[in-house]
Amino acid sequence: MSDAHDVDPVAALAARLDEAALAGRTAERPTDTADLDPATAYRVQRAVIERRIARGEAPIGVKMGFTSRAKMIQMGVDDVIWGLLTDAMLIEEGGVLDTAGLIQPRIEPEIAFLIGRPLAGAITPAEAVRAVAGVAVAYEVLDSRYADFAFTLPDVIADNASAAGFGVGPWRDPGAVDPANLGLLVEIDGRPVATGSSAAILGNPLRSLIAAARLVAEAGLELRPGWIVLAGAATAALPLPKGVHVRVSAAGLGRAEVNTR
Ligand code: OOG
Repeated sequence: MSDAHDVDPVAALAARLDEAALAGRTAERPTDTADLDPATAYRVQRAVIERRIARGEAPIGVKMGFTSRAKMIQMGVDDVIWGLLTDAMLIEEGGVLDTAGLIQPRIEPEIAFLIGRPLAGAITPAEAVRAVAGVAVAYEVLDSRYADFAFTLPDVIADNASAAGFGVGPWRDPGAVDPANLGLLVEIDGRPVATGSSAAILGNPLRSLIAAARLVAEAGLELRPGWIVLAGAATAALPLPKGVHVRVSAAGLGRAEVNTR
Protein backbone atom coordinates (compact mmCIF):
# COMPACT_ATOMS: atom_id res chain seq x y z
CA MET A 1 0.00 0.00 0.00
CA SER A 2 1.89 3.01 -1.25
CA ASP A 3 -0.43 5.92 -0.74
CA ALA A 4 -3.59 5.78 1.34
CA HIS A 5 -5.41 7.73 -1.39
CA ASP A 6 -4.80 4.89 -3.86
CA VAL A 7 -6.46 2.27 -1.70
CA ASP A 8 -10.02 1.24 -2.44
CA PRO A 9 -11.76 1.59 0.96
CA VAL A 10 -13.83 -1.56 0.42
CA ALA A 11 -10.71 -3.60 -0.34
CA ALA A 12 -8.88 -2.05 2.63
CA LEU A 13 -11.68 -2.95 5.06
CA ALA A 14 -11.89 -6.47 3.62
CA ALA A 15 -8.13 -6.91 4.07
CA ARG A 16 -8.34 -5.73 7.67
CA LEU A 17 -11.14 -8.18 8.53
CA ASP A 18 -9.65 -11.11 6.61
CA GLU A 19 -6.20 -10.61 8.16
CA ALA A 20 -7.73 -10.41 11.63
CA ALA A 21 -9.57 -13.71 11.06
CA LEU A 22 -6.39 -15.37 9.77
CA ALA A 23 -4.36 -14.14 12.72
CA GLY A 24 -7.08 -14.89 15.31
CA ARG A 25 -7.16 -11.33 16.64
CA THR A 26 -9.74 -8.59 16.73
CA ALA A 27 -10.03 -5.73 14.26
CA GLU A 28 -11.20 -2.16 14.58
CA ARG A 29 -14.89 -1.64 13.78
CA PRO A 30 -15.31 0.13 10.42
CA THR A 31 -18.07 2.39 11.82
CA ASP A 32 -15.73 3.67 14.55
CA THR A 33 -13.92 5.75 11.99
CA ALA A 34 -16.20 6.12 8.95
CA ASP A 35 -19.77 5.90 7.78
CA LEU A 36 -20.65 2.52 6.35
CA ASP A 37 -24.06 1.82 4.86
CA PRO A 38 -25.38 -1.76 4.62
CA ALA A 39 -24.93 -1.88 0.81
CA THR A 40 -21.24 -0.95 1.10
CA ALA A 41 -20.87 -3.35 4.03
CA TYR A 42 -22.09 -6.19 1.77
CA ARG A 43 -19.44 -5.18 -0.79
CA VAL A 44 -16.82 -5.50 1.97
CA GLN A 45 -18.26 -8.92 2.90
CA ARG A 46 -18.02 -10.05 -0.73
CA ALA A 47 -14.43 -8.81 -0.94
CA VAL A 48 -13.59 -10.84 2.19
CA ILE A 49 -15.07 -13.93 0.52
CA GLU A 50 -13.18 -13.19 -2.73
CA ARG A 51 -9.94 -13.23 -0.73
CA ARG A 52 -10.88 -16.64 0.69
CA ILE A 53 -11.76 -17.91 -2.81
CA ALA A 54 -8.36 -16.68 -4.02
CA ARG A 55 -6.83 -18.93 -1.33
CA GLY A 56 -8.69 -21.95 -2.73
CA GLU A 57 -11.94 -21.96 -0.77
CA ALA A 58 -15.27 -22.53 -2.54
CA PRO A 59 -18.64 -21.04 -1.60
CA ILE A 60 -21.05 -23.77 -0.49
CA GLY A 61 -23.98 -21.87 0.91
CA VAL A 62 -25.45 -19.05 2.86
CA LYS A 63 -26.05 -18.29 6.52
CA MET A 64 -28.86 -16.14 7.78
CA GLY A 65 -28.46 -13.99 10.88
CA PHE A 66 -30.79 -12.28 13.33
CA THR A 67 -33.77 -14.35 12.21
CA SER A 68 -34.82 -14.91 15.83
CA ARG A 69 -35.82 -12.41 18.49
CA ALA A 70 -33.43 -14.11 20.93
CA LYS A 71 -30.50 -13.18 18.68
CA MET A 72 -31.75 -9.68 17.88
CA ILE A 73 -32.10 -8.96 21.59
CA GLN A 74 -28.74 -10.58 22.45
CA MET A 75 -26.88 -8.51 19.86
CA GLY A 76 -28.97 -5.31 19.93
CA VAL A 77 -29.82 -5.25 16.23
CA ASP A 78 -33.12 -5.43 14.40
CA ASP A 79 -32.67 -6.56 10.82
CA VAL A 80 -32.08 -9.89 9.10
CA ILE A 81 -28.61 -10.24 7.54
CA TRP A 82 -26.81 -12.92 5.57
CA GLY A 83 -23.30 -14.13 4.87
CA LEU A 84 -21.55 -16.67 2.66
CA LEU A 85 -20.35 -20.10 3.79
CA THR A 86 -17.26 -21.71 2.27
CA ASP A 87 -16.09 -25.32 2.26
CA ALA A 88 -13.29 -24.43 4.68
CA MET A 89 -15.89 -23.52 7.31
CA LEU A 90 -17.61 -26.92 7.22
CA ILE A 91 -16.73 -29.05 10.27
CA GLU A 92 -16.93 -32.79 9.69
CA GLU A 93 -19.76 -34.47 11.61
CA GLY A 94 -18.54 -35.57 15.03
CA GLY A 95 -15.20 -33.95 14.22
CA VAL A 96 -12.85 -31.77 16.22
CA LEU A 97 -12.78 -28.00 16.09
CA ASP A 98 -9.48 -26.42 17.08
CA THR A 99 -10.37 -23.19 18.88
CA ALA A 100 -6.74 -22.03 19.01
CA GLY A 101 -7.06 -19.95 15.87
CA LEU A 102 -10.34 -18.38 16.93
CA ILE A 103 -10.85 -15.16 18.87
CA GLN A 104 -14.00 -15.62 21.00
CA PRO A 105 -16.04 -18.51 19.57
CA ARG A 106 -19.73 -18.97 20.26
CA ILE A 107 -22.08 -21.73 19.15
CA GLU A 108 -25.76 -21.71 18.29
CA PRO A 109 -28.35 -24.30 17.24
CA GLU A 110 -29.75 -24.04 13.73
CA ILE A 111 -31.87 -25.72 11.10
CA ALA A 112 -30.13 -26.31 7.74
CA PHE A 113 -31.63 -26.75 4.28
CA LEU A 114 -29.97 -28.57 1.39
CA ILE A 115 -30.84 -26.89 -1.90
CA GLY A 116 -32.05 -29.22 -4.66
CA ARG A 117 -32.92 -26.68 -7.39
CA PRO A 118 -31.73 -23.16 -8.09
CA LEU A 119 -33.55 -20.52 -6.05
CA ALA A 120 -33.31 -16.75 -6.38
CA GLY A 121 -35.54 -13.73 -6.01
CA ALA A 122 -39.13 -13.56 -4.81
CA ILE A 123 -40.30 -17.13 -4.27
CA THR A 124 -43.49 -18.58 -2.83
CA PRO A 125 -43.53 -20.98 0.14
CA ALA A 126 -44.48 -23.78 -2.29
CA GLU A 127 -41.44 -23.01 -4.46
CA ALA A 128 -39.23 -22.98 -1.37
CA VAL A 129 -40.56 -26.39 -0.28
CA ARG A 130 -40.01 -27.85 -3.78
CA ALA A 131 -36.41 -26.62 -3.86
CA VAL A 132 -35.45 -28.26 -0.57
CA ALA A 133 -33.67 -31.62 -1.00
CA GLY A 134 -32.91 -32.15 2.68
CA VAL A 135 -33.45 -30.77 6.17
CA ALA A 136 -31.01 -31.21 9.05
CA VAL A 137 -30.22 -30.05 12.54
CA ALA A 138 -27.05 -27.96 12.51
CA TYR A 139 -24.87 -25.71 14.58
CA GLU A 140 -23.00 -22.58 13.70
CA VAL A 141 -19.75 -21.42 15.25
CA LEU A 142 -19.55 -17.64 15.34
CA ASP A 143 -16.38 -15.66 15.92
CA SER A 144 -16.80 -11.92 15.69
CA ARG A 145 -13.68 -10.17 14.54
CA TYR A 146 -14.72 -7.25 16.79
CA ALA A 147 -13.86 -7.19 20.49
CA ASP A 148 -16.65 -8.54 22.72
CA PHE A 149 -19.03 -9.13 19.78
CA ALA A 150 -19.87 -5.40 19.94
CA PHE A 151 -20.89 -4.05 16.54
CA THR A 152 -23.47 -2.14 14.53
CA LEU A 153 -25.38 -3.83 11.72
CA PRO A 154 -23.02 -2.62 8.93
CA ASP A 155 -19.99 -3.77 10.98
CA VAL A 156 -21.32 -7.32 11.35
CA ILE A 157 -22.42 -7.47 7.69
CA ALA A 158 -18.86 -6.54 6.63
CA ASP A 159 -17.54 -9.26 8.96
CA ASN A 160 -19.53 -11.91 7.02
CA ALA A 161 -22.11 -12.09 9.80
CA SER A 162 -19.48 -13.42 12.26
CA ALA A 163 -19.31 -16.73 10.34
CA ALA A 164 -16.46 -19.01 11.42
CA GLY A 165 -17.64 -22.61 11.07
CA PHE A 166 -20.64 -24.89 10.97
CA GLY A 167 -21.63 -28.52 11.15
CA VAL A 168 -24.68 -30.36 9.86
CA GLY A 169 -26.35 -33.53 11.16
CA PRO A 170 -27.80 -36.22 8.90
CA TRP A 171 -29.94 -34.93 6.02
CA ARG A 172 -33.59 -35.96 6.31
CA ASP A 173 -36.17 -36.17 3.57
CA PRO A 174 -38.05 -32.86 3.73
CA GLY A 175 -41.30 -34.72 3.02
CA ALA A 176 -40.84 -36.64 6.29
CA VAL A 177 -40.19 -33.71 8.68
CA ASP A 178 -41.97 -30.37 8.87
CA PRO A 179 -39.30 -27.91 10.05
CA ALA A 180 -41.88 -25.41 11.35
CA ASN A 181 -41.88 -26.19 15.06
CA LEU A 182 -39.16 -28.59 16.17
CA GLY A 183 -37.79 -28.69 19.71
CA LEU A 184 -34.03 -27.95 19.80
CA LEU A 185 -31.60 -28.83 22.57
CA VAL A 186 -27.96 -27.88 23.06
CA GLU A 187 -25.86 -29.98 25.44
CA ILE A 188 -22.29 -29.29 26.48
CA ASP A 189 -20.55 -32.33 28.01
CA GLY A 190 -23.97 -33.92 28.43
CA ARG A 191 -25.50 -30.99 30.33
CA PRO A 192 -28.45 -29.19 28.72
CA VAL A 193 -27.42 -25.55 28.23
CA ALA A 194 -30.09 -24.19 25.88
CA THR A 195 -33.47 -25.20 24.56
CA GLY A 196 -35.61 -23.62 21.89
CA SER A 197 -37.93 -24.20 18.99
CA SER A 198 -37.34 -23.84 15.27
CA ALA A 199 -40.49 -21.67 15.33
CA ALA A 200 -38.25 -18.98 16.86
CA ILE A 201 -36.66 -18.63 13.40
CA LEU A 202 -39.04 -16.13 11.73
CA GLY A 203 -41.99 -18.26 12.84
CA ASN A 204 -40.82 -21.03 10.50
CA PRO A 205 -37.28 -21.59 9.16
CA LEU A 206 -38.72 -21.85 5.64
CA ARG A 207 -39.34 -18.09 5.85
CA SER A 208 -35.62 -17.68 6.39
CA LEU A 209 -34.96 -19.70 3.24
CA ILE A 210 -37.38 -17.47 1.31
CA ALA A 211 -35.55 -14.40 2.65
CA ALA A 212 -32.20 -15.96 1.68
CA ALA A 213 -33.39 -16.43 -1.92
CA ARG A 214 -34.46 -12.78 -2.10
CA LEU A 215 -31.30 -11.39 -0.48
CA VAL A 216 -28.81 -13.38 -2.55
CA ALA A 217 -30.63 -12.34 -5.74
CA GLU A 218 -30.22 -8.68 -4.71
CA ALA A 219 -26.49 -9.41 -4.59
CA GLY A 220 -26.54 -11.03 -8.06
CA LEU A 221 -26.26 -14.59 -6.72
CA GLU A 222 -28.54 -17.62 -6.55
CA LEU A 223 -28.89 -20.51 -4.10
CA ARG A 224 -27.41 -23.38 -6.10
CA PRO A 225 -28.18 -27.10 -6.01
CA GLY A 226 -25.93 -28.65 -3.38
CA TRP A 227 -25.68 -25.44 -1.38
CA ILE A 228 -26.54 -25.35 2.31
CA VAL A 229 -28.65 -22.61 3.88
CA LEU A 230 -28.35 -22.10 7.64
CA ALA A 231 -31.66 -20.53 8.65
CA GLY A 232 -30.31 -18.74 11.74
CA ALA A 233 -30.10 -19.47 15.44
CA ALA A 234 -33.12 -20.53 17.44
CA THR A 235 -31.59 -19.38 20.76
CA ALA A 236 -29.02 -16.85 21.91
CA ALA A 237 -25.43 -17.91 21.14
CA LEU A 238 -23.39 -19.69 23.84
CA PRO A 239 -19.68 -19.27 24.59
CA LEU A 240 -17.76 -22.22 23.09
CA PRO A 241 -14.84 -23.25 25.33
CA LYS A 242 -12.04 -25.61 24.33
CA GLY A 243 -12.04 -29.21 25.46
CA VAL A 244 -15.80 -29.80 25.39
CA HIS A 245 -18.27 -31.96 23.53
CA VAL A 246 -21.30 -30.19 22.08
CA ARG A 247 -24.42 -31.94 20.89
CA VAL A 248 -27.28 -30.12 19.19
CA SER A 249 -30.46 -32.17 18.71
CA ALA A 250 -33.80 -31.48 17.09
CA ALA A 251 -36.94 -33.57 17.40
CA GLY A 252 -37.23 -35.74 14.29
CA LEU A 253 -33.86 -34.66 12.85
CA GLY A 254 -31.35 -36.37 15.12
CA ARG A 255 -28.22 -34.54 16.14
CA ALA A 256 -25.03 -32.77 15.12
CA GLU A 257 -21.96 -33.09 17.32
CA VAL A 258 -18.57 -31.49 17.66
CA ASN A 259 -15.62 -31.72 20.05
CA THR A 260 -13.44 -28.71 20.69
CA ARG A 261 -9.80 -28.59 21.61
C1 OOG B 1 -23.97 -12.35 14.13
C2 OOG B 1 -24.52 -13.60 13.52
C3 OOG B 1 -25.97 -13.88 13.93
C4 OOG B 1 -27.78 -15.68 13.88
O1 OOG B 1 -28.03 -16.86 13.70
O2 OOG B 1 -28.59 -14.88 14.33
C5 OOG B 1 -26.41 -15.22 13.50
C6 OOG B 1 -23.56 -12.49 15.57
O3 OOG B 1 -24.42 -12.72 16.44
O4 OOG B 1 -22.36 -12.34 15.85
O5 OOG B 1 -25.72 -15.97 12.87
